[in-house]
Amino acid sequence: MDGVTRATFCSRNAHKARELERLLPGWSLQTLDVEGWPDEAGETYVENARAKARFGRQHGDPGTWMIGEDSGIEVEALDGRPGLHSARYAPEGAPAIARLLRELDGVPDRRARFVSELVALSPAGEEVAGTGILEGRIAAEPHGSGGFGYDPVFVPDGEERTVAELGDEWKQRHSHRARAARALLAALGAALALVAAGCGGDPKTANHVLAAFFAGGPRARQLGKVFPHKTGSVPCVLEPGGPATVKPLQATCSTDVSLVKPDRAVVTLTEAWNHGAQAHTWFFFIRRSGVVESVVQEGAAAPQARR
Ligand code: ITT
Repeated sequence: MDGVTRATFCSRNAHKARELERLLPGWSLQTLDVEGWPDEAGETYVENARAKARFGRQHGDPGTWMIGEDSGIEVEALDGRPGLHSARYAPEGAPAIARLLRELDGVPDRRARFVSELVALSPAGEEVAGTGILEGRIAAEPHGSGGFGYDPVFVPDGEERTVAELGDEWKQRHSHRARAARALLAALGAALALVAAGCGGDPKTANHVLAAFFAGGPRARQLGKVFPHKTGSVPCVLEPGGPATVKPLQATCSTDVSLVKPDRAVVTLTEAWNHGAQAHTWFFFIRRSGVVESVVQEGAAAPQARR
C-alpha cells in the first residue's frame, strides 16, 4: 500500500485507539474485535504491551503490524500506585478519580506521572518499542471535559490547567502517549539509518548517525520535522509553528553515542532551548545490528516545530 503502514491496535480502550490513530500519521489502524483477552499479568508496562500485541498476532490479521499499549498513572505519595494497575484501581472515570482523591486527601505531595509504553510487532515478528512519560501533579478536584480516565485531575508540569481542560489538541502534542508514539516512529526510522552508520563514541559519529537518521526515509523525515535542527550547527534556531508573534527559539543540541556492551549502544540526543531553561532528551537503545530495542523520551515537551 502506497506509503501506508497497516496495523492492528490490540486494545479494548476506544479512547486510546482514537488518540493513537491521530498520533501515527501514514498508518492505517484497525482495532481487534475478539474475545478472550489475557489478564494483564506482566511486571512491567512493556511486558503487558507486548502481551497485548502477541495476543493480536495470534488472533488478528497476519499481514499487519500489531501494536499493544500499556499505560498508567504513578503517584509519588502512593509509592507509584496505581501504576501498572491503573485500569483495575476502580472503574475508569469518576470512580477511579474519586478513589485517588480520597487516598490523597490532606497529602501535600501531589507529584505524579503518566507512563505509556507502545510495543509494535511487524508481520515478520520484529519488535520495536517506544516509551513516553508526562510529569505533573494531581489537582485538588476534577476540572475539564476533554480526554479520558485521570485527565480531569492531572496537571502537567509547566501548566496550571488539567489535561481535560487543556484538551485533545494539547494531548495530541504533549501526552505520554504522544511521546511514546514519536519514540516508536523514531525507533522504526533509526533502525534503518543506524545499520549504515554503525556505532561509535565520538561526536562526529553521533552527528553522522543523526544526519543519516533524519535522511533515512519517510518515518525518519517525520521525526526530522519534530527535530528540525541541522546536526553540528550549535546553537540553532527553531522556527516557531505558532502565530507570527511567537519568537524563534534558540536551541542547543548535543548528541552522544556510547557503547554499553560490545553489541549495544545508547544514542542520547538532548535539546536545550531558551538558554537551557528547558531541555528534552531522547535515548535510543540500539543493537549493533541496527535494531532499535527501545526509545525513551524525557523532559520538557518539545516546542512547536515548523510543519
Ligand atoms: P487495554 O488494556 O485494552 O489497552 P485499558 O484501559 O485496560 O485498555 P491499560 O491497561 O493500559 O488500558 O490501563 C491504563 C489506564 O490508565 C486507563 O484505563 C486509564 O484509566 C489510565 N490512563 C492511561 N492513559 C491515560 C490518559 O491518556 N489519560 C487519562 N488516563 C489514562
